[in-house]
Amino acid sequence: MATLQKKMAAIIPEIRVDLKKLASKVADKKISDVTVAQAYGGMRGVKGMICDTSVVYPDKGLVIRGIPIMELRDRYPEEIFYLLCTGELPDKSALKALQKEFAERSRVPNYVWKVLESMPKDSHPMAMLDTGILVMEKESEFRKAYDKGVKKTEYWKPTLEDSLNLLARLPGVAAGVYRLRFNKGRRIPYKKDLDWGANYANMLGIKDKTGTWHKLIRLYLTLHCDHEGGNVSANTCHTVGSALSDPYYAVSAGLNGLAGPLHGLANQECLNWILDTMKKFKGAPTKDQIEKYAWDTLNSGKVIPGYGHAVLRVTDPRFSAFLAFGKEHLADDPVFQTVANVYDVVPEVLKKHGKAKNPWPNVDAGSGSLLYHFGLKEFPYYTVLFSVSRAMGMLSQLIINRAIGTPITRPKSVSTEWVKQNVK
Ligand code: CMX
Repeated sequence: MATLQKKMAAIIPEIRVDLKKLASKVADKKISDVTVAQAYGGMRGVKGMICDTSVVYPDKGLVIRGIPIMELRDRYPEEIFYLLCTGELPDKSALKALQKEFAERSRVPNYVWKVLESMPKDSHPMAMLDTGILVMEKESEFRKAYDKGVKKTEYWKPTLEDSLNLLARLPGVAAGVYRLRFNKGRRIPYKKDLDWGANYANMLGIKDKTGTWHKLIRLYLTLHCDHEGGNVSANTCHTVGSALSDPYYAVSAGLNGLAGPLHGLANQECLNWILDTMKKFKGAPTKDQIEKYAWDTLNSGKVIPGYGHAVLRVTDPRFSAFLAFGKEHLADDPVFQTVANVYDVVPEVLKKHGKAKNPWPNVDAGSGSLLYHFGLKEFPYYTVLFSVSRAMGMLSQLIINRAIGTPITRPKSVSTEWVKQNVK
């Protein structure tokens, strides 16, 4: 057994005992009240589920297992997956073992390519990625084990197996989608001597003489890994998994949610918005020009992509990490400079506009400009990168949920008539 499996096997009994104790002490205590506005308003702020992998604090952003994301930004994404699952960073040998596991499991079955190659040429890359994942469902160890009658207490084991297989293959599928959809030529194979993130960077086929591109993709994968449990993709994955649909079904469902413009697709919209300003003003716009463009966007009834957040009330630390990367590696790039200038202008505009509860940038506001600089210019692809990373969060949550026996999700809905009759 490799180290992550061993570690999980060691900690799961303790987690179960701990939860049992907690439930016997506080099970009937209240953690939330729900107003009518919240029931109609996307359940914003309603505490109704548990997620132990990460927490998003309104005033400091993403904290993974107690560690702020800024402190993790130089870590390998594989380390983050281990941390999400176990609550601890791996030591050197555990990291090596996980990287070896990913390399050994990385081969993408041929039938995936046949299916993807037969999709319409103008399919969205997210539709292709999700199809690629779903078509591999037949490989699910969870489904096989369930069909054989595996005990409930063992559910987490085939879930972890599926997670390792899926994560190992995802960079290959995702890079294959890129090369196929955008006519980039032959697929590039996984290199056993490269780490998981660098493999993804390499398989995309972007030239990287200095190693900065590999660094950026590792950072990208680390920063997008998880964002607690209630966001559209995590919540969807959680709900689908709670029906004991296996991880291929659950992750593919979650990613279908990530493909929405108010969620993961925003990064594609953000760079569009930045480039539109540059087109309109024939080059990097001045701050006055950015202000005017921002007001034009708002006055035409549109949102400024990359700004605002359902939970955060400060600058997203993941945006700050990208900004710092840009300042270090591509400070003279006009697109990046525009992103930095937009950050100086847009929060004040949004404050004056007075609608958005959070006028600060989220992770999507800056990432696209960095990808663009290195030559990854196909915006519709950006959410696929986000997906490869976010799969780590979704899968770690699934493993833990199956380990602690989280039951099927089934909140109660009420009708408008019920509200009229019963809420006085
Ligand atoms: N520009 C203009 N208006 C905005 C805004 C923005 N960036 N952000 C919020 N608002 C508006 C909302 O549209 C809403 O208007 P209405 O009352 O007319 O419906 C009002 O401000 C209040 O919204 P909110 O409570 O502040 O924000 P929500 O929790 O409803 O929505 C989010 C959060 C991210 C969807 C929203 O801020 C938004 O649309 N931002 C732009 C898109 C974006 O960057 N999405 C990526 C989010 C990160 C991710 O999940 O991946």
